[in-house]
Amino acid sequence: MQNRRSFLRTSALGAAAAPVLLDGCAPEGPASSRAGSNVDPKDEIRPVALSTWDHGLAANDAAWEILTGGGSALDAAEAGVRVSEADPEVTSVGYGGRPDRSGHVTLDACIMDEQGRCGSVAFLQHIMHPISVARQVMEKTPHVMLVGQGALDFALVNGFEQENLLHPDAAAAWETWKDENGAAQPTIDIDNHDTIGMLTLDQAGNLSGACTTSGAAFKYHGRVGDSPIIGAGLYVDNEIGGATATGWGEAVIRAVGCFLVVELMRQGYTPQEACELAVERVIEKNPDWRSIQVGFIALGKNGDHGGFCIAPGFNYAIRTPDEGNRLLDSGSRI
Ligand code: SD4
Repeated sequence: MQNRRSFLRTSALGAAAAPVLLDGCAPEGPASSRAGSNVDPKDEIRPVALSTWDHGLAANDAAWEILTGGGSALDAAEAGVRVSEADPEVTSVGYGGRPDRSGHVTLDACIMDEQGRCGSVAFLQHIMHPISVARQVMEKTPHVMLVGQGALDFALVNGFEQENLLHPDAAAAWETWKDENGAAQPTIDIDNHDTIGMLTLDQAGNLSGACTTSGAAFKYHGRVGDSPIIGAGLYVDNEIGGATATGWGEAVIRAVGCFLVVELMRQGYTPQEACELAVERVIEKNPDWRSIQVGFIALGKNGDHGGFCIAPGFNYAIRTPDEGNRLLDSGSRI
């Protein structure tokens, strides 16, 4: 928890910026030989479940059941992140998520599949599984994104149950925040974050992804972060790979972070290199970068993966056939 608590608001204590060593990330060959589109089948790892944070381990388990049963990457990604959405101990996702400054739990989520189809909901209240609503937006409407009351109406018409998502612990945290900061405090408290983003590769070699969050704790009512924005909090291109983000969403949106990661992979960078370069871009675009945190994870078409963040404290979970379900500490810029 210590890591996650301090994830978004990192200490600037004496943290000198490391030089920007882009040379170390230069691709050695043409994109087709490195990004996964022309990978030798014997070098491929399948299936793979990759997700942010330590609660990604449980999400990976749920995804794994589907992936090893021959299920689709899309079904696996949805099932995986639903585990975090229903877990009240995960305080930045679904039930148990911290409310906004007016005491409302408002949720953002998106999903993307191997055909490039995508669905998204933002500023959605009262629905435990926004990721499944996002999937239905993708599958049942001509749209990509529904927000607020319209998203709620759509969910209710499609059989989702309206629930109170404000867990007693979250309500208590909100009371404490009000006591300590005062509701008129202009800054948004961005402590305690653990959005889940998941990328999956199925046995057929198809990629999908899902991302779901309650966003920044005690945010302004109506605030939407990067997580439901295709290209910012999640992007998947089945020819190349996928990426998802966690951290201070405003900074990720400014860099269109996950689209950038995938485009870098298209240019021939490995998933790890692409995540490192995208973090550099976030730093360039956000002068306040020392006081925020952003992390990316990426999964290539061949099962190769990577992760990187601004400051120490971010970890992610990977499940593969050979190495089981493991938690990896992300490298960081600071
Ligand atoms: C947001 N990116 O709403 C999300 C928060 C997050 O780990 O990722 N927390 O800005």
